[in-house]
Amino acid sequence: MAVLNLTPDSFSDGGLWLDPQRAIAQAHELVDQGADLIDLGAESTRPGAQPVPASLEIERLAPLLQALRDVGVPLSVDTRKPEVMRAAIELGADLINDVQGFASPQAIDAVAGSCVACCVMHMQGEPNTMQTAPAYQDVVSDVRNFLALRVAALQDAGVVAQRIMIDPGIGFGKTLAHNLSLLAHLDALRVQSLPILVGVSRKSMIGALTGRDVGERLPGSLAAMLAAVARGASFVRVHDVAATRDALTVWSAIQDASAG
Ligand code: HH2
Repeated sequence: MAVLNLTPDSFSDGGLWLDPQRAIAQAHELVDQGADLIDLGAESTRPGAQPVPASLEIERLAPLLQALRDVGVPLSVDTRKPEVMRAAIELGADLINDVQGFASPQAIDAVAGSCVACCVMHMQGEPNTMQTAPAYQDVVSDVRNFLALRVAALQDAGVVAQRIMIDPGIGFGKTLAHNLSLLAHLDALRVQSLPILVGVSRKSMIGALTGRDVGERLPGSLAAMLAAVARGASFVRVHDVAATRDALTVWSAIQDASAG
């Protein structure tokens, strides 16, 4: 899953793709590099980010959703707002990626009557305060319990399991120790047999471990990505598609050789 943020303030690609024509060209470039899915975001959820109105999110997303219908891969929309979900579905989005895990009944209503896929992510708190004092009794079981409840709520509303994936939400209301525990015990997070998506690309946990700035976190991001895949992640949300593709190709070849 390639990240394409149509925002001025995302933590790593903020401002790069605000112009729709540049963003459309970048989407094609990401597909050429081997992306299987593009995740369009129109509101930053980085720690400290300020919310933007739904109308602005829709204004940023609409030209991309319209222009990329034939890009050749499914389009995901990263949003927490039911109004934006409805508009995105109307405009042909294939997946809704909600960093709040469809926590509001309106969010569930927005997706239930459609056939879009749903990514249910865990976040503790709100982006503008979530890194102040994250706390859990047991981070792995707390996150799993949240995800299981949200999945059950979606299923109760008629969203079948085949449409759902789950995500522990690395960096969303979590300390470095929390993030490491979640990645180390990824398989224990599994709910039913739903696929797990992980996003670690360029995140602050990579900076905390390596001392690197955002632009220099690719090697660390690849290491974390492969560790997640080795522990059961089926989808990885990344900024650097070509490098991720190479890393996965080499890793998979070794896996296949060990299996055969
Ligand atoms: N991470 C970010 C945003 N959306 N969605 C899912 N499912 N999983 C993630 O880990 C995830 C996500 C944060 O990264 P980014 O989009 O690059 O930054 P920003 O929120 O500043 O736009």
